[in-house]
Amino acid sequence: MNNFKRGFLWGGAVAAHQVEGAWQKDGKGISVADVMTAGTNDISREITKGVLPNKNYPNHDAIDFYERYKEDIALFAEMGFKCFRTSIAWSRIFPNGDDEKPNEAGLRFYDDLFDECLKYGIEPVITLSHFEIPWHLVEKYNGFANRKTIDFFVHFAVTCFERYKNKVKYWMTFNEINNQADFNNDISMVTNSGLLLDDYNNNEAEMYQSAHYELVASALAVKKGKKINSEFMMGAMISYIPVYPVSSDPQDMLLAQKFNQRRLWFSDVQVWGEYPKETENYTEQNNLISDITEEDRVILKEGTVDYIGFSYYQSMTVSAKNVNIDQIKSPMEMVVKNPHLKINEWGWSIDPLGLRYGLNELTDRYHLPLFIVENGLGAIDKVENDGSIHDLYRIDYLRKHLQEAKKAVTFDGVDLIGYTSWGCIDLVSAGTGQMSKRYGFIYVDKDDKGNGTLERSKKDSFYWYQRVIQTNGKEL
Ligand code: P53
Repeated sequence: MNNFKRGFLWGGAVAAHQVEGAWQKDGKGISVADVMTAGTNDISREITKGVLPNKNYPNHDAIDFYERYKEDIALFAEMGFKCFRTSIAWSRIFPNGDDEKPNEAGLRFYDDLFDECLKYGIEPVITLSHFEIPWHLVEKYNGFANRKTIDFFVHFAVTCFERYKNKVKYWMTFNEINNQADFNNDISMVTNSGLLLDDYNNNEAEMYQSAHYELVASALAVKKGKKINSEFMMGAMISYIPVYPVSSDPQDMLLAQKFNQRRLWFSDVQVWGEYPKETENYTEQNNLISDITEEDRVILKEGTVDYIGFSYYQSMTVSAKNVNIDQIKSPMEMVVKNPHLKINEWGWSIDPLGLRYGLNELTDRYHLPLFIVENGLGAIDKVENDGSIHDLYRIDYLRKHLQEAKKAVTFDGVDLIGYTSWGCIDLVSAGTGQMSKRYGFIYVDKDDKGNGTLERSKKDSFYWYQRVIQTNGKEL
């Protein structure tokens, strides 16, 4: 039986703002993550206009990875990680985003971090923009609603490529670039594009226009990166959510297809170098991308990606009942509960088979290598009196997903190059700002109010994953 290939990139994933803390250390500027308060599952995070007194901003200190990364990477190495996915906090390198010269102390931090990984043979897998756009770019330029932000991003990207060209091979430009497909969600709009919803009255058009500029920025970065080092592997990164019709009613089928088109056009552009027909038509009819030049189109063609990185947590199910397929207002209006699936404590459906389905769909659509760069279960963990943590539910979730990934490799011929589980060490949740929504193999002693020793300890899943890597996925 065919198995995960030799050299398979086993590892874990985090993002700078969710772990580093040290939000003002060594010249770092404020990013969007620094103006988001802590929420819960029911109370959404507040996006404040700048950093205000008396608010709880969980990303300011996070888990102090900035000071403790050596200890943490030693633990990753103990699990046998072959790779580690993190991001470069844009505002460590360019504190305001529009600075001409980079901040040397910020660049040095990532030099040291990557060296520490390489010391153990751990390959860094790097996202350039993971929900961390400098706040100054939001305030002064309206983020990616402004064409100028393309140049700021490309300047940042090229600075990183030049500096780390001998340390980093795997890159991704924007994290979950399609997360903003739900353009009424203020968190994804500010984290993806640096857009504040209250500044606009046509969210959909703002989203499409900003996403277009991001796609141009991404393509330019890919093109320039390849010139700096032709060995670079440049990836797209999308939030992959299979969309199922709630029934076999052709109305539901068509709607699921439409929903899928509205989520995948971002990576379509990154892979094909051009807009798919449906998006071209839809945006023209509704005047959603008013500024797109012939030069943009050439750039998109010249900067196509080498692989697809994606996150997978859940599937979604849609119903055409009460929906006019040709006049969808918000993509979320058609989402319904799937009667066949259980949900986690945050309402996310648990669907391991959806991962196999997705690996097939993305392979059919893009004919490119795939990299699962996020997958995991957010759950509340209980620390026993002796300090142990029996997170069997997490092992169960990851095992079932990896079993399906293995089937996709073995029976469907999918070209899968790696797997990094999300939040390999507990971190600040992006959606809710909570610490208690934990994903890690490694527990971090800190609660939602910010109290705790920050001490690290191994959960049961730590030993399970160690064995998975040791056997290259034979034992799951
Ligand atoms: P949290 C929404 C839907 C799917 C993935 O999410 C998402 C989000 C944003 O919340 O984000 C990715 O922390 C993202 C990570 C994030 C992770 O999923 O809300 O790339 O930064 O932490 C999990 O539980």
